[in-house]
Amino acid sequence: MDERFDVVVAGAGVAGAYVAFRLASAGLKVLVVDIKEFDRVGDKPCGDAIGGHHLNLLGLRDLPQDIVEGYVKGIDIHSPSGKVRFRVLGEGLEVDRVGLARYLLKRAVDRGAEFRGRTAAVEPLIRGGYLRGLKLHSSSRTYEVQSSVVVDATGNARAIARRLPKDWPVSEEADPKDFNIAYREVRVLKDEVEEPHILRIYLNKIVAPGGYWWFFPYSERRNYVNVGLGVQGGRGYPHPRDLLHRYVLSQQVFAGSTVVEAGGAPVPTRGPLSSLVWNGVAIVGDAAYTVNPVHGGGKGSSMVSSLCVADAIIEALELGDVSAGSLWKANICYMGNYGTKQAVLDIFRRFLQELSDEDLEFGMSAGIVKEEDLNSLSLRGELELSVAEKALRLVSGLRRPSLLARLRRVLDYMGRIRQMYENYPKVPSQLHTWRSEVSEIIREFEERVLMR
Ligand code: FDA
Ligand code: GRG
Repeated sequence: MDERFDVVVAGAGVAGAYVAFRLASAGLKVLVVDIKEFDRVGDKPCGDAIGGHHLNLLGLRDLPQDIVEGYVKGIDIHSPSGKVRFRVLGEGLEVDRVGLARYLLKRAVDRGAEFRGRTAAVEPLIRGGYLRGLKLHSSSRTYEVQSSVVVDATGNARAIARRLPKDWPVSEEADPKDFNIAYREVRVLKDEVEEPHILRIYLNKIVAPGGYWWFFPYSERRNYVNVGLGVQGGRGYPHPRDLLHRYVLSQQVFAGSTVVEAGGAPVPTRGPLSSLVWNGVAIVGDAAYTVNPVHGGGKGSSMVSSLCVADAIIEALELGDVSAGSLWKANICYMGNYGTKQAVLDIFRRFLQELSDEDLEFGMSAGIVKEEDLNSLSLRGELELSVAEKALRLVSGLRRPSLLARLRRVLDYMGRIRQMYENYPKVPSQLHTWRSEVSEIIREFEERVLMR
């Protein structure tokens, strides 16, 4: 006989483990499956950085000491020439990514969720316009489970979402150019790292076209650093591993270092899915494109989507209605807490990726963008006012008026996108028109600012 659950969660990375924990805490009957076994969930290449503000919002302030690799007090951003350095102060952690997912999953299981490792979600079961369960595969056995709601938390695989009908907005595929392909190594250096509480990001289009390279120390593990590099996808750029080895690991600081871990994966650096939910289904984390488009961090925001989705599912099940309309609160919550910022930053990301190293150097050295702007940009995606004012003040007599004029237009489009997301549809029936309007603004932005 088929098994039945309130919710089946496919994927137990941070997004899946966290949503399972929230749902199980509310007393729901939850099944979580992952192709990995319990001890290896969360084992995906990562820079391991997470902002303290996310941990506060998610109720994860007091993570066990043994999953903290480092305490972060700020991030240095280096200009292409290396001559300008912005220090953006902010609290965060370097986490043991496997330890974090395992910790969240254990909390879910302690609250009654069932976990099945080495189990793949292979097919959605759709009946009457609703997702009603999943076909699972484990040890050469394929079987079905029924549920009121299915959550796809399978990261880039989007194992369920991409098999849903094309007219369900959750099935939307991303453009390869909207990904960064990122690769990192964890290395033990011969010498101690200076300022181990400061993460470092380096901008340079030759070294990391359409991305950046990073050097993230683990302050709690002497001499350990997470060093990696991301390049924009879909553009035929060299593999980030080759670039990292050629330009970064050849530097003196890495001489005699040893490799502890190595690996890479795509990072979806774009705006969020236009809807995280549809009839009987919700998508969270990378599968819902919840990553910050500018810096590529996605752990915190993936769990923000899980928080919003869990609350909406709990309420929908209480009402006995798992339609898109009933689950819609997940969208209102996510767009309000993070999605709007993401969509606004996605406009800025597209502009940044078009800039030359000379433009970036100029922007950072001439004070068009300053440290304090980056602080407000990172927290709310609101570069508009501060930069617009300064750009206007500086515009006459500067060496690059065309760059400033473009920046003003970028800020205008960021503002227009913000307005659209602040008026995100209240009900599913309004989504189609809203999406068309958003697409039209982006199309216009590409034509008028990116000159495509
Ligand atoms: P994630 O991919 O972690 O989990 C998906 C889970 O689904 C996996 O456990 C997988 O096994 C499982 N799965 C897949 N298919 C399945 C199927 N068919 N059936 C069952 N299970 C299935 N973020 C950040 O915040 N700070 C950082 O420093 C970095 N740095 C960074 C560096 C690099 C190199 C990369 C590639 C990425 C980052 N990120 C990051 C991004 C961050 O890693 C990412 O946003 C989160 O891990 C997303 O978590 P999810 O749980 O959504 O997906
Ligand atoms: C090269 C695009 C690319 C991807 C590499 C290394 C990496 C992936 C991501 C690291 C991202 C990073 C610097 C995270 C720092 C932690 C953090 C969340 C900083 C605070 O910045 P906010 O406030 O963060 O902008 P949120 O998550 O709220 O957007």
